[in-house]
Amino acid sequence: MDNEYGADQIQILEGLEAVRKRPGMYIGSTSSKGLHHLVSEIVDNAVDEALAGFCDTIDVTINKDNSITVIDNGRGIPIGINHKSGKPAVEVVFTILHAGGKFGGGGYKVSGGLHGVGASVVNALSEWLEVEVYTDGKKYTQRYERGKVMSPLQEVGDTDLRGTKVTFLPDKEIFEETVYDFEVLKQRLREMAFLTKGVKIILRDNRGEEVVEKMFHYEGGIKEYVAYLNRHKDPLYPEIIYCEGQKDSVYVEVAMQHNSGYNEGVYSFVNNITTPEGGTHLAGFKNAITKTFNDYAREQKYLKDSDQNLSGEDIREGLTAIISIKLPDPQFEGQTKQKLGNSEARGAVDSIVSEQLTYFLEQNPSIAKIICEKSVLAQRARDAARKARDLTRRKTALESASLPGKLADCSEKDPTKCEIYIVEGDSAGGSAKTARSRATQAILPLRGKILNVEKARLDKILVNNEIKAMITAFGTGISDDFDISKLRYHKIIIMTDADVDGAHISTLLLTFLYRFMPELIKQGHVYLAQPPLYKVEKNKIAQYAYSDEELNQILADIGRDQSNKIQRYKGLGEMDAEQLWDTTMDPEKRILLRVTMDEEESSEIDLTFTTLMGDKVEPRREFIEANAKYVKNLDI
Ligand code: 28G
Repeated sequence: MDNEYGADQIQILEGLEAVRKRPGMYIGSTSSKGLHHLVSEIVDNAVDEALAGFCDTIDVTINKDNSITVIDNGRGIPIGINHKSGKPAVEVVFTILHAGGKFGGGGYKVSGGLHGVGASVVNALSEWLEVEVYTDGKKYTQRYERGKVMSPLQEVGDTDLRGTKVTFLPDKEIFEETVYDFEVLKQRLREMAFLTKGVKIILRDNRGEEVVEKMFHYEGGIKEYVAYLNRHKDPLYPEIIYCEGQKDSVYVEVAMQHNSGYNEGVYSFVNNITTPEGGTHLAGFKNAITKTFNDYAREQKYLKDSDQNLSGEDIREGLTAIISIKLPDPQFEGQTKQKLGNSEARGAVDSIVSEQLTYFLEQNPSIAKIICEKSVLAQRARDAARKARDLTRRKTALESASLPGKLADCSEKDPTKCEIYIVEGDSAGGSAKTARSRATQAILPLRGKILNVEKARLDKILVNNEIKAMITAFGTGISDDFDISKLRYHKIIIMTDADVDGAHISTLLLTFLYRFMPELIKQGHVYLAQPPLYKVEKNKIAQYAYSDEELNQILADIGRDQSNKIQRYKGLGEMDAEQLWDTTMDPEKRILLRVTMDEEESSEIDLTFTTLMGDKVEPRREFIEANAKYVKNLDI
């Protein structure tokens, strides 16, 4: 074998060929999500350099051709020859799989699970990639195509800069989608900036007529993250409680603040990667705050000797918190490999939070009082709710399946074949009952606006008639009692008027489902029906339009003339049963929007509901104006 194509080279090609053959194994998917993940991989490396203390600015540009350029002002990827391979280190970084961990002993390798597999994966999945290194007054460059080296590393001139620049074009042979979404990158880079205090991250979009630019720079790091998450809520005290420390080579940072609401917003990260399923670090945090607040509340007599302990949920009512830890060798467990398993993380978070929170409460008795009093109220409400729930449980046990009176159930018993329409208003409910296919379609009419669960505690929520009707009809129970195997209908279809009120009711219903039965949404059981906006009639033949564009298309097709009758539907009630069936309920013809959620973006979804359903009027108006599309296409 000749020198040009030695054993080394073959191994490299096999490595990167494996990435191209099974990209999903390395970046999760080849959908839009995987496409955006490429940017995270490259930016992660720049963030590592910032964490090492050598870089303070990261610049990300979306170029006109949807290639991405990332520039950092770190030390520059080393250009010296790597002894093992005889190649420049930078070439090794881009061509050898798993050469991502650039920190030897002592530092942190910021990678884990699917993430952080590194520059070589991005290179393998790019039509082309160019790297420039600025170091010691010189500029070096190398180009790759689909992971293959196109030319040796070249010195190409002088420079005063220091750092690394990477430009890559995602491969159209690999990705289903190759157009970058500014909003998605903005979200991810903002999160990275919060998690890496002090680093400045700039995002620029060069594709439009005007350049759009966003900068993220948070000296306060996760403290500012908590303030940001609570920005449309009503904080109970101005301070953000903050704990920081290191134990057993686990570096721990925690920031938290309560708001006047009832929901818990606790988000955890390991090496800058979100852990939606939590794990040992989250368990350590929960244990620490439960123990510390109970000890304090007893000592200060917020709890009498005869009182029960506050539960963790009571203390976390209205709590917004970020737990961010860094450790050398993260182990991820569970089905989706998103749950931290390292046991040393539990102890580290527990002891650091317990110690520093105890001190904080002693130093800030007025804040401690506010939190203890809120927790005691939460405890009482929870007791009342438990009694209300026990009552409904006993009822169902006695009367077996006592379904709500307003429900027109279907005859089929196999849940996979059954659907339930949740319909706004009794009159539309009546038409739907006439129209439906009795075997598989059940109808539950709801009267008027349902309770806003963002503004009520559990005890109030559980006595609400519309909510009780939904809970019994679905069969699953809620929150901790939730059991998806008891679900009575595999399609839950929300059907409301195609106007602002209808959109509001849909949002109220989705808020309820998101807070109390999120699994239904995660597993894809929740849908929105799409009633038409117009009926066009010509020579007794009716056509329906679901948008203004569609209406114009139909009118263009049939020709505009006097004999056309155009009817604008304001509500479901204006359709008779037959029309409702034809346009909205017939499984052969109807359009259903499936409601989805991305767990990695749960802090943003929480914001959506807080903003739409919370108390503050101004942010809601701004949000609706900025997200007019949301009402049309509730693709959350
Ligand atoms: C612009 C886009 C993404 C990076 C660095 C800096 C160093 C480095 C990167 O080293 C190779 C292997 C183990 C040490 C480290 C420079 C030490 C000294 C670096 C980036 C060398 C990786 N001088 N900046 N990698 N290690 N920025 N930005 O990728 O032994 S990657």
